[in-house]
Amino acid sequence: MAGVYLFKVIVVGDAGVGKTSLTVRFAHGYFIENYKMTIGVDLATKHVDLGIGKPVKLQIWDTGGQERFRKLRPLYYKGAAGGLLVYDVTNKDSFKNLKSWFNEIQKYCGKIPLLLVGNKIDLANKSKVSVAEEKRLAEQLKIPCHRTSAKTGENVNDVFFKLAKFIYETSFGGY
Ligand code: G3D
Ligand code: MG
Repeated sequence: MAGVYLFKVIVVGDAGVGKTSLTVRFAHGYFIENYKMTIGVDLATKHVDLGIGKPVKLQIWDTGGQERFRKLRPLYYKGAAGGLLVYDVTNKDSFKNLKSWFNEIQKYCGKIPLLLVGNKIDLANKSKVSVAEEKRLAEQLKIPCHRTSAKTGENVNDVFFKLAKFIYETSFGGY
């Protein structure tokens, strides 16, 4: 089979939870220590092999400032095939805000594959959100949950890979 599947992926959550760090870690393989927030859309792309005969190209939309600049959001959400709903395990507010991010995604995108991601697990000793709380919310929203560290790279490839698989299974009825 020729060609590739192209999936637009959005990474959503409060400012500072690590959306850019996760994107850069996955797409480029390193952790950026001093990232300056810019306003505008940065597109990172990466191919993943799901063993389905064609590569899947993930186009990851990282919009610096979308947290604060509501006007950018419709463009940001348009055509998204799936997304990561990210919070910072050391920041309780970022966890509490997940529901409103979830509602906003549903408003613009309808029901698309999402994963709930608790980032910064390298700081687990400072965690403000228990695994049980996280699971409860994930069950309520009916989405799977995972924990990552953009800093160490733990689980980062895995969540993007799982999301790609989830999108593929949802769109094309599985393998
Ligand atoms: P955002 O894109 O969601 O706004 P960033 O978040 O990726 O810009 O990250 C915000 C801050 O959190 C950055 O620190 C970044 O280095 C840090 N960070 C991101 N992911 C992790 C992680 O997994 N572990 C740890 N310990 N820190 C992380 P600064 O200091 O630049 O604000
Ligand atoms: Mg960012």
